[in-house]
Amino acid sequence: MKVAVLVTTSSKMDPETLHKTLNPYRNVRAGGKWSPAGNRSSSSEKVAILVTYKDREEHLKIFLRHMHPFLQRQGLDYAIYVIEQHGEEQKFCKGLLYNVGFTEALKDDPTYNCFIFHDVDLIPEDVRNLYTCRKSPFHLSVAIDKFEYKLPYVTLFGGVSALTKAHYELLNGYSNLYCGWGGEDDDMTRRMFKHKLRLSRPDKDFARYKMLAHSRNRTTDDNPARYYLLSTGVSRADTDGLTDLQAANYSVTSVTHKELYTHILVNITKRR
Ligand code: NGS
Repeated sequence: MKVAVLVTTSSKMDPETLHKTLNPYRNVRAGGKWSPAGNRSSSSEKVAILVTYKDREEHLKIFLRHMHPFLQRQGLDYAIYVIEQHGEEQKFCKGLLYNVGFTEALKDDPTYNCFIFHDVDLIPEDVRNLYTCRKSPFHLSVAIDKFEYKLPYVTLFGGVSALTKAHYELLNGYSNLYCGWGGEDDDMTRRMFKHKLRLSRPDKDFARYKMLAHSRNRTTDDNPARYYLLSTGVSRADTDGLTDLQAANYSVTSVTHKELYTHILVNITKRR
């Protein structure tokens, strides 16, 4: 089929104005912040989306392009923070980065009361999957195409998840000790169970995601220490996380308010 799209515009509207009017990113404020006109947010929450990454520029572009229109359709008052790791630690320290993102976002705006922890390679498919917090920790990435849209195991909290500010503080954030692939999210689940918090999820029919393709080298990226860390994690939960972040091996290199996100560049040095 050959389709002709006919667009009529008011004679007063030049092509540049038309482009701006149709551009879904036009009202995003510096640092990737947006709220509905007239402050008519669909929820009373102020949501900070925390995205941690390292060497994934191509995924970040796709993610940002998708997420702004998605979150705006949900009518949320939100901002996107991208926490990027550099420095001599070659492995990705996701838990530490989330703690830094949480702390820096609150320095930027102390009124956030809901935090979404988001892998950069997961793209939500259905706008009914609301990016808000619930009474209990909320795991949003229930059905991922890579897992044939089935939850791999019932205690999984990784991928995309939501915690209120109060819960994140109660749980002492993530552990700072996991560097390399795996385990930091399972450690978080154990923290939740320790505090008798129930893990909740949206309906799998719409909590669906596409995972962007990448070539992860499991053998070099995996954290071989993760099973030991997990087996001892609960006893450390009150001392390893937000409470000892000051002493952790990182520094914030820069915080930049870019057009579509706030970029927090974090230098992580190797533990001696
Ligand atoms: C588990 C990992 C989790 C991870 C989950 C899904 O095995 O950290 O797989 O990973 N736990 C351990 O390694 C202890 S995924 O395939 O989506 O990258 O989140």
